[in-house]
Amino acid sequence: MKHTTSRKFTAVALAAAITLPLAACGGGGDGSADDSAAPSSSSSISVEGTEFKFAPADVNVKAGQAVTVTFDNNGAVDHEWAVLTEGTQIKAETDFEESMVLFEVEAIPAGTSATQTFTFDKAGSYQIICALPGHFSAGMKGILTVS
Ligand SMILES: [Cu+2]
Repeated sequence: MKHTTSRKFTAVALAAAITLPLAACGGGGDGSADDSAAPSSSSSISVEGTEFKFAPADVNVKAGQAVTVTFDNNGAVDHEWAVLTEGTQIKAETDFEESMVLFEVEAIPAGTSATQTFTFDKAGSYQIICALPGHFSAGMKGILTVS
């Protein structure tokens, strides 16, 4: 069982479609100085992937705040960090469907690192999985809490 490239393209396009409208709503003068274009709130998290776990498995972020996610693959095989849509909790890999992915740092090779930024708008509990075959069942899972 291999990942197809179309799966990845779909997920990336989805993430972009969700992110772009948010980036476009920064205007609006309110009389104050206009030179603070950067969002006042942003954060970053760092997650390590190995066989077969995430460290940390559980992470917390603030709603409506840009989050920069750095995923370090310190394992010996490809891993990824995929966040499923709010309220979706798979119990087995066979439950997984591509449409469940809200955001992911897509499969990256062993020994490398990847960084992506995303904004979670809705508070709640989001399941994190590595969607590569066999990895979820081996223990690559966690919870992202948006508050
Ligand atoms: Cu994995």
